[in-house]
Amino acid sequence: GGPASLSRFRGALVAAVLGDCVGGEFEGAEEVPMDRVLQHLNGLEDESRGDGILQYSDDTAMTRCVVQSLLTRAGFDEQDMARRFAKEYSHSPGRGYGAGVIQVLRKLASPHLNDVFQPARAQFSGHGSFGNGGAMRAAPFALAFSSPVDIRRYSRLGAMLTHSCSLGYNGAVLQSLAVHLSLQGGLELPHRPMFINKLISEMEEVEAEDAARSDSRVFSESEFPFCDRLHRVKDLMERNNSVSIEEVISELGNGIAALHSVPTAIFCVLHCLEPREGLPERYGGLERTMAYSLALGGDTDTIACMAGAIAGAHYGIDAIPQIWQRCCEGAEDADINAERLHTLYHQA
Ligand code: 8NA
Ligand code: MG
Ligand code: MG
Repeated sequence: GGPASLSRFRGALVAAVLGDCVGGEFEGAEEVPMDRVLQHLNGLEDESRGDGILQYSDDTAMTRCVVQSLLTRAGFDEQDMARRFAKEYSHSPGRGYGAGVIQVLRKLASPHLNDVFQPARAQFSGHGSFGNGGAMRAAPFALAFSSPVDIRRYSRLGAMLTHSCSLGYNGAVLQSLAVHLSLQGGLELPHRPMFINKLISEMEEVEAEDAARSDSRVFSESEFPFCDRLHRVKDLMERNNSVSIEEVISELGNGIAALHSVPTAIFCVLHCLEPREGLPERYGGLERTMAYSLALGGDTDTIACMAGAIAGAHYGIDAIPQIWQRCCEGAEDADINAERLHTLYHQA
């Protein structure tokens, strides 16, 4: 489909769920041989497999809250979104939330809370969380708002409900901008060379803010940490086929910090636009992106979820094997909600 087509909306939201569900198998594993990844993915195609349905984790649980809030309020409402996060957590606390964010979610449940951003600000001695929990749920902002200014503003505020450190919420800004560009056709061949440069120039503005400059100093990062990583993505891409998984991990990371996972997810998508050695020839780009994200190990569910959203917005729904969709809890809901977001997007 063309820019912002229904197929792209569906692809983005469904592939994000898939990444979360399929990636859960390897979350936290240090080394994941590609053989094991392919075995896991092949297993999904076995109709008689006994494992039942793959459950989604915090990534999808919180994304669903973001989607429901944006849809019901027809825009961003921090009170409503915070309430939904708290309610979801109290209803299903066992979805694999980060150790820190649990405290925020408990405080957000209090009926006496006036400032919904306050619990997040109190995290980690007042520094706030730099985890990727804001970024993992950022895709819907690109499906609800069409202007980059709105996407930047609301993905940032949406992340700040749990992640008040700029190294956390700017990961959400980067992720939503990447989904936005992909949705607009930014990964189609003629525009492809500009994709990463556009993200860099957006993030140069975002990271020039005072809060970002001071957080970088506190955590001994370079002045423009996300821009830095995006330049590394660019360097790795220019090396084409000669990049090893070990180098990707050491240059970009595969961890639970937004800085060590959002640029990584973007790299996975870009790297898998072409057929790659070690990946089955029958795989299309979306399947390659999934397999490659899992083979990096570390925070696999979240990296595959974020890469899935960006890749799904490029390839569209028809690129996602139906048999994969049937194995994942929440894939059908995501598909229905994608259509609702598509309607909202084109009404506004
Ligand atoms: P979070 O806000 O609790 O952050 C995750 C972790 O990052 C914290 O528990 C800390 O260890 C560390 N951290 C974050 N900010 C700071 C800081 N300012 N100073 C020191 N340490 C800090 O949770 P989140 O919502 O950001 O979640 C991030 C990831 O962790 C998600 O992928 C989620 O699934 C979760 N998780 C990961 C694993 C895994 O093995 N990779 C396992 C379970 C849960
Ligand atoms: Mg998770
Ligand atoms: Mg995770």
